[in-house]
Amino acid sequence: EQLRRTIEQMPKAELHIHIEGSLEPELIFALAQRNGVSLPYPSVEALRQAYAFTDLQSFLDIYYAGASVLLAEQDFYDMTAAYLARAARDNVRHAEIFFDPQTHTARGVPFETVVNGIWRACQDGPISASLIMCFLRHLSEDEALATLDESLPHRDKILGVGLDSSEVGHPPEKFARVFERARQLGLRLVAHAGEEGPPAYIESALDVLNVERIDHGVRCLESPELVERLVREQMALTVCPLSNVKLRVFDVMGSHNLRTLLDKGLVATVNSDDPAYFGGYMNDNFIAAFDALPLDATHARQLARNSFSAAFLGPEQKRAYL
Ligand code: ES4
Ligand code: ZN
Repeated sequence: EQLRRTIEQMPKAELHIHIEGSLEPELIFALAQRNGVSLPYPSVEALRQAYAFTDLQSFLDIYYAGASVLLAEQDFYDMTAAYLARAARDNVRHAEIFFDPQTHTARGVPFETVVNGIWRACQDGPISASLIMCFLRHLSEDEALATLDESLPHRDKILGVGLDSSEVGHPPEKFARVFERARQLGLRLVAHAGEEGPPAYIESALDVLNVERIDHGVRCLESPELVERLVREQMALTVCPLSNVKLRVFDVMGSHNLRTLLDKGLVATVNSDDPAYFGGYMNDNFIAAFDALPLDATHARQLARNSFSAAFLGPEQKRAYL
C-alpha cells in the first residue's frame, strides 16, 4: 500500500551493515569454485538451510565460515559491488560499511587485499559509501592494536573504527587503549553495545571508548537513567530489526522495541546488519518492522531523517538530505 511505497521511495542512509554479512549463498558458492575452496555444504540450498540461528554466537560461526571463500582483491570488490547495487535499489543514498579485517588476515589474506577491494568498489559504486574497520572483540586488544597499525598506510580509505563479534564477556573497557589511539588518529568511533550485552556496556562504550554512535543499543530500555542520557545527548542507535529477531534478541517482530525507542525521543535508525543471513536488505527491515508494529509514515520519515543526522557526513551533505 501507500506506507510501503513511502518506505521504499524515501532516500535513506545505512549505518550498520557488515559487508561480509552481505555475502549471499550464491556468491559464496561462486567464489568457492573460483578459488578452489571446498565448503562443508553440498549446495546453495543446504547452506541456506544452515541459517537457523539461536543466538549471536551460532550466527557468527556460520558467518566466519562463509567469509572463508574471500581470498583475492576481486572477491572483496565483487561482494561490495553487489551490496552497493542492492542498497541503491532500496533508495539507500549513503552507506557506512563495516568490515572485519582480522577475519581475513587470520587466514593469511593481506590487509591491503581486503581494504583495496572493498574501497575500490565504493569508488566505483552507484551510491556514496565510506568504511568503518571493526575490531573483533573475542580477540585481544593487542591484536586490535596490531590491526590499527596495519591500517595506517590506508588511513585515507578508512573513516572510523568499530567493535563487533561476541559481545557478552568482552566489554568495551577491554578496548580502551585502541579506541584512544584511533581517536588521536582522527578516526570516527562506534561500537556494538547492548545487543546481547547489558546497558552497562552501552555506558562504558560512551564513557571509556568515547563512541559517537551505538550499534544496536536496544537493551538501553532496561536503564531509565541511560535512556535519559542517550536522549539528552541525541546519541544515535543503529537498530537492526530482522537481525534482532533472527538472533532472538526479541522472540518475534511484534515484541521489538523500535516504536518505544522512537516514542522516548531516542535517535533510532533502521539498518540491515547482515542482510544475506537475516532475511533482507534495508527496505525489508523497514517493512518487517512496520508490518508488525504500530508505526506509520511519520515514523518512517523520522527514521530516514535520523539516518542522515547520525551519518558521518559533512554539514553540507547532511543539509542536502535533511
Ligand atoms: C554481527 Cl549482528 C552482529 N553482532 C556482532 N558482531 C557482528 N558481526 C557481524 N554481525
Ligand atoms: Zn552488527
